[in-house]
Amino acid sequence: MSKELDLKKALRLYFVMGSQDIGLYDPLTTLEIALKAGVSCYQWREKGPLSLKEAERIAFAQAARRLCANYHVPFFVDDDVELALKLSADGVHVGQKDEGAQTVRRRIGTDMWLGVSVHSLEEAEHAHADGADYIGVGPYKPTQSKADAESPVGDKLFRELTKRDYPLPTVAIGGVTPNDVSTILSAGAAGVAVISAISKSPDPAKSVDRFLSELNMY
Ligand code: TZP
Ligand code: MG
Repeated sequence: MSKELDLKKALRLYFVMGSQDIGLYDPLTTLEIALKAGVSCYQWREKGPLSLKEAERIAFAQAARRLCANYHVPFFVDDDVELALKLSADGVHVGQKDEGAQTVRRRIGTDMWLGVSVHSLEEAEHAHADGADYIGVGPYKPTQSKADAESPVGDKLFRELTKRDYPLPTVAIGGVTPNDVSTILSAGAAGVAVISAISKSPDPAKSVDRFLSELNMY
């Protein structure tokens, strides 16, 4: 299978979580439940005042990386190119305020995937020109999981990107629940990226199931 087809498949149910996104279980337990239940991709995103630091941070990343390898699920690192390279991550994800996508692409080469967060058409075009493999578009709806989130973009930007034949796969992020999946996919997205609807669910496996049944209708 081509690298592009692999990526599109991986982006369908993209689970994002750091140790700070705590629900009922400890985060590595939640990650394993989510992997077992069938998330197609994972991004380790250690952010904010409650995030782990130094040795604990590295240990968490290594454990998460190992779990993903065990379940053959692509492992992405948010905003830490050096650690992504050290862990042989499958990809790196950067936001608009992080290291520039063009620089990151140079550092990681072409064997690793690069995702970029965007919330406008202009940023989407820049991300493509800078060598991104996919874009995360959001926030889709209001979110509690990102302190500096921009205003919600809804599905309008997806429809605009589809109309313009935007060449990269897109995922919606921010406040996404299973009920949003059909609107998001109809607007042209390849998948949905989720923090709290899985990590803070009282039953993360059931939550993954609900996402997968919605996704499987497409
Ligand atoms: N980028 C845009 S919104 C967001 C990120 C990382 C947070 C998404 O978290 P949730 O809990 O799925 O709304
Ligand atoms: Mg960032």
